[in-house]
Amino acid sequence: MKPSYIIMAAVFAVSSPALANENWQEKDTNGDGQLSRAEHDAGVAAAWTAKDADGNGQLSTAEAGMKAGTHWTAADTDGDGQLSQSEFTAMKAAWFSKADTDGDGSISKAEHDAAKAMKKR
Ligand SMILES: [Ca+2]
Ligand SMILES: [Ca+2]
Ligand SMILES: [Ca+2]
Repeated sequence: MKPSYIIMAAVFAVSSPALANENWQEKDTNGDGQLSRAEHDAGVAAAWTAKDADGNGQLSTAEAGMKAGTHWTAADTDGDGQLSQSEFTAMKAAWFSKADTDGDGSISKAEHDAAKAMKKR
């Protein structure tokens, strides 16, 4: 195998799980129909790495794919106009708690879809 193929394979291996992160099947890695906290947190860590395109340890609105609206302002707790990894993780953890409406510590497909629909409104 040529070195360039190895690099391409490595890049693909890093980026593909995060790209497919919006897909329920990809999030539910053990396929039990529930998104556990561990599965969620692993997805968040992968998404963080994939989104920080310039690798400066901060997400701009463009990198995060978010609008600089109220949701962004709430997530950017130190108000520096960037999301640090801890701010990003806290935002996702808050989403998890809110989405887990029956409080069993995991997100079912129905809870996931309901949370997504809520966010769009
Ligand atoms: Ca960045
Ligand atoms: Ca910040
Ligand atoms: Ca639940």
